[in-house]
Formats: sequence, structure tokens, C-alpha cells
Amino acid sequence: MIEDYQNWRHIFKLDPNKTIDDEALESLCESDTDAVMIGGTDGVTLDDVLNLLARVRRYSVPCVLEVSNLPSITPGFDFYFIPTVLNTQDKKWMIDLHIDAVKEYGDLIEWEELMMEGYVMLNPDSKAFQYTNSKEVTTEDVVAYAQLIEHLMHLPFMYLEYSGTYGDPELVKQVSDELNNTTLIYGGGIRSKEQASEMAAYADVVVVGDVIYEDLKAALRTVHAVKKVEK
Ligand code: 1GP
Repeated sequence: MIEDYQNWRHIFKLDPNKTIDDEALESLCESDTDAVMIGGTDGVTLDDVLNLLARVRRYSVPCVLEVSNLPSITPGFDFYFIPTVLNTQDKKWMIDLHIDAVKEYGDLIEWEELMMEGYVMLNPDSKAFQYTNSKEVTTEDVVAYAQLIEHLMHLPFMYLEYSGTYGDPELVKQVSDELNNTTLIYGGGIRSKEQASEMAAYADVVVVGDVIYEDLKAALRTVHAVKKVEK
């Protein structure tokens, strides 16, 4: 059930700026993953998003747009996940783009389909970190972000974004200990089922991205690895 997003454990994130053949896409959509998320950092165009949406829609898996820019927003997704980057130094990525989007699409928005993700960028070498002009943070900072997200902002999701590199399980555990109502998403550098299980012990949802394009079989193995772990 689509409404069960709070029980999701595993998501495949597809980058509209990368190519994937039909066979690979079918195996991902039928892998027992809980959702396919379409999102990327740069080069995300409406054409590519629409194309991928239409192809994922052949399958019953829920499909989420993680909004990265205004022109590529389109109807037809089950959910729209809206990042707000908490450690950016440019408030464009925290609130300004959101205001622009509401001004442009306000009347068309089905608000119950929108979920905000409190993002913390944790890999300074990643495109996402640099693109959003984020600043480096300590573990203490991240724990404070978690408290803020849960108790003051009441966001549905907190996203620990290690994009491209495997993160620190101890930090993920500490953040997890702070959150009761906010769902914790971990993403970054998962290349094996062992890494997927390790993060699944602490994060509610594990996102698997790049390895899809590098080693599809390894990517597919992460689904079961995550789902068999009790959190
Ligand atoms: C990226 O968090 C996701 O936004 C997944 O990271 O591509 O490193 O798997 P990877």
C-alpha cells in the first residue's frame, strides 16, 4: 500500500541523468524494494524525469520524485519528497526554491503527497555537498539537527546524505537513538549486502543509488539484506 511509506525499509534511487536499460529497470522494480525514487543533483530535466516515470509506471512499485529543481516537477508520482538542506550556507537550498515552487505550482499542489526531508550533507567530496554549498558538521551538530527536526520542525524524514561514500554507522546509530517520530533515511556508498544490513540496523530506510549503475547484481542483493534486519 502506498500509504505504508512509513514502513518502507529500502529505496532504489534512479538518477534521470543516467541511462538504464529496460531489463535492469525491470529487475529493480520487481526486486521487492519498497519504492523507486527519481532524483539527482545536476542535469535533471523534465524530459528525462517524464521518461523514467513512464518506464517505472509499468510496474506496481511506488514511485517518488525527489524534487531537485523547478522545471522538472511534474504530476503523476505517488509522492514528492522535498529536500531542505540544513547545513547549506545558501538558503536557496533550505527555503527559497521551495517558495518559488509554491508560487509557481501552489494551486496545483496536492499537499498530502508532499513530504519534507531534513537533509544533512555529510560527504564534503560529493557533488551534492558542493552543489548546495554545504558546510562540514560534527557528530554533535548532526545529533542537534536530529533533535531540531523531530521536536521543533516535526518533519516526516531526516536524510543522512553520504552520497558516494559509505558513512559512519556509529553516527547513524546516535541519530537513530534521537528519533521516534521522524523516519531516518540513510543514503551513500552502499556497495554490498553487508553494508546495507549494517545501516539497516539503525536507519529506518536505506537508499541505494550509484551501485545500480556499477554492479546491478550487488544492488539487487541489498534489498533482501535490508529487509531481513529488524530495526
Ligand atoms: C544519493 O543517498 C543516495 O542521493 C544514495 O547514495 O549513490 O552513493 O548510493 P549512493
